Amino acid sequence: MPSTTRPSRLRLGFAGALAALLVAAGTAGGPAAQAGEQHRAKTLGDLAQRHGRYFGSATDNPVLTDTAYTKILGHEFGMITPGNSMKWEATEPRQGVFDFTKGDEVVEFARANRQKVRGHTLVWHNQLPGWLTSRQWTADELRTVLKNHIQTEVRHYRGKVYAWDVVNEAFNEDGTWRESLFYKTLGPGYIADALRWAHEADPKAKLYVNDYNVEAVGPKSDAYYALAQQLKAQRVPLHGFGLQAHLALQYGYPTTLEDNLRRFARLGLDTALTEVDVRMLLPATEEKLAQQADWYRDLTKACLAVRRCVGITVWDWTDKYSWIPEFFPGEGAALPWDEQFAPKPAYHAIRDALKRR
Ligand code: 9MR
Repeated sequence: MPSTTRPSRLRLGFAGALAALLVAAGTAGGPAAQAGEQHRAKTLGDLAQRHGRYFGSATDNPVLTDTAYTKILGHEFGMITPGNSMKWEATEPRQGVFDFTKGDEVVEFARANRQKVRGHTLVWHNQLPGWLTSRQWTADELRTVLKNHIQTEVRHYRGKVYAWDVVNEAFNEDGTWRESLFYKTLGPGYIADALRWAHEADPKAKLYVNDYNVEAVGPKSDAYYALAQQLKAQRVPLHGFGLQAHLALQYGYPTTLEDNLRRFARLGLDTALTEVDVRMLLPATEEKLAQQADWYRDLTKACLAVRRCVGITVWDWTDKYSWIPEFFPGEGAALPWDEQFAPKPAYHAIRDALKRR
């Protein structure tokens, strides 16, 4: 059994039943009832699990030394995504030389805390190693390199990774193909190839395509819908569509999210919200935090409303370690916990949504 500090679900269940008995016996309000109250304060992961969903967080290796941080990371979530350590520049820094040290560290953390792992990401135009981007490749050469990268990494994590973001961010905002190294050299067929190669390497892993700004129905999500239809028709092993959901208060809520999730479900695909955060222009005011809470509540409800929306992952859980301030100067406060690790209104809103039904 993996060692863990997390109370077992069985114990929680028993405590809950005990608390209910005590209430029924008219002893509510006493110390025993208060203890029951505490036990009922389940984690987001526990609450999501009651719906057959997961609630997860991304994390990054440097922050795993922060013990106050890892305590919450290990306790609150049922799924972990490595924010950087499974990307190409991290895993194959020199051609044919693989380094899984950091990815393994995250997988080991998850195992010790009985959490699952989403693998992120195999084919992406960003965070590629220099040896790959600094020269020209023929299609045959690049195909060999890509296949070897995908299969070596997926094989390494076989049985340890629940789902892979196989291809990340393949389309432009208007639904045209992103002119990445892979697209330019191999054409759109690289997506089907990548999925087939990943499937060969781990037939049990769920394979996703994943992108941002695809939460609403629109040109970009339409491109994924058409792609998914095509891949399904060709029996390519695609199992899920990941909607990153990097939202920003100033751009409005994607009100068609639920419809969008539903149309992918009808194609026979799982969906997941894979990198959720809701940023705002700083300073954060009470009003903005309340609006942010509404958005977190709404997106959680949207996922719960669609059977094949399997889970939600926040792109780290605390504002202390969010990627936003560095990439969008003047913006931030995007996550459900603040920089001091205090739960924000958004955290309570997610709980509310998960407690319903
Ligand atoms: O969280 C990641 C951050 O630490 C990196 O510096 C950044 C570099 O591109 O990538 C971030 O994660 C991205 C993810 O891999 C794909 N979707 C967008 C995420 C935020 O940029």
